[in-house]
Amino acid sequence: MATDKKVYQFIAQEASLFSGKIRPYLQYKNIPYETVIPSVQVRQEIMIPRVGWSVIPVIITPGDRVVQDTTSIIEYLEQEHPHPSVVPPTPRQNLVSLLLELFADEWLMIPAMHYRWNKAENKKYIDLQSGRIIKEHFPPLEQMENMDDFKGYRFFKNSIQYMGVNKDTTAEIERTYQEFLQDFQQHLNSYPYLLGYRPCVADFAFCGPLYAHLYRDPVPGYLMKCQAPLVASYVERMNGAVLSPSHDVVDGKAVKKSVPPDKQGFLPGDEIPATLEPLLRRMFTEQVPVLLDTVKKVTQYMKDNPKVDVLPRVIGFHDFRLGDIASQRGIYTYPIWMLQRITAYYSSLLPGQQQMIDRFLDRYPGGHELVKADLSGCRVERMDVRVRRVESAQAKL
Ligand SMILES: N[C@@H](CCC(=O)N[C@@H](CS)C(=O)NCC(=O)O)C(=O)O
Repeated sequence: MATDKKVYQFIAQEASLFSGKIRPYLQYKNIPYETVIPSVQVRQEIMIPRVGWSVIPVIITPGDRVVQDTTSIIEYLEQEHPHPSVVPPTPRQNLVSLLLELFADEWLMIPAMHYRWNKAENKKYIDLQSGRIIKEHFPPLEQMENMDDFKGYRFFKNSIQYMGVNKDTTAEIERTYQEFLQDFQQHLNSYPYLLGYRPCVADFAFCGPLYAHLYRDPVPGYLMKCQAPLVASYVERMNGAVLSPSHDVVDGKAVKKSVPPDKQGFLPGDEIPATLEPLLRRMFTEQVPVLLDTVKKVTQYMKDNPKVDVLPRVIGFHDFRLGDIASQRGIYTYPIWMLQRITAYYSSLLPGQQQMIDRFLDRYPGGHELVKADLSGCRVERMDVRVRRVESAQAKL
């Protein structure tokens, strides 16, 4: 698989949530890449031996280095291709980008998975996506047949119960997702991206669930386009569509419109747009209590199981609430790794910057607790989709 072209290989699939985070990033950064479909052979001969897990997306660099995990991929590529940076240079905006990346990756995944796997009308379309890959040599109409026994399919379908998707919660998941769509649409009425006029890491993270599942899949795709067309347009724009007049005509020639200076870049003054408040409030109300309880539970688990090095992906169940509904969901260990990046970022700031962040977080329940969470008892480092124990002294993120 080593390649002598200066082109990255992107092992990914259109239907894959996390592939949807990296594809628009590669396009925005103008990074040359070719897509490699994770065929049975690619999984067996490249992914398992080189990544250690059958997971997408994966990047293979022109120098034949394998990078897996979307957060790590963006971090790696930002170093290799720093301009234009998608990491806001100012503390409040960078913190919001980190927070909303975690919200998109680990929380918007809930409606994304619910709508994909619980709506019978999606079935043929979804079956065809996987059928094309595992039944490569069959005629197209046969590729979508008898897919119920496909192992990868069962894995994803079964995983929704761990995400708290069950008969008690589905109506509330749909209600809060539709509220989210309205909130985000209101934001997009004022700004093209989350932090103004330039995409940050969280914009790409939003494209994971919003493009791969909630835009492409038939049932939620119809919903998004009908109820929140600005969100659908955002997803299209992020994936390269040009939707508004882009050129003026000068002397008979189409000339790209110039962008006024106040419509470029992240908002000045480290400003967080007021229209993001409902999205952040949703994260702090719904997801943050789960994250804070995860810290407690994983800390206890690591204390009780000192010999366990690689943590299970789910270590049990805990209570969670969505609106008025109380239910249970799996205690995932991976988000601890993402949360570590947030607490480490907060700790790295100067006291004055921390105070500014504190003042900003005053309005959000659990805001201070989250950025100051004590993760000393649950230090982890990432290996494939799982995380491994790290003693605090050697902790590196
Ligand atoms: N946190 C990982 C998640 C990647 C992931 O869950 N990918 C899905 C497809 S969208 C997958 O291949 N999952 C296989 C698995 O979870 O075992 C990332 O950011 O890359």
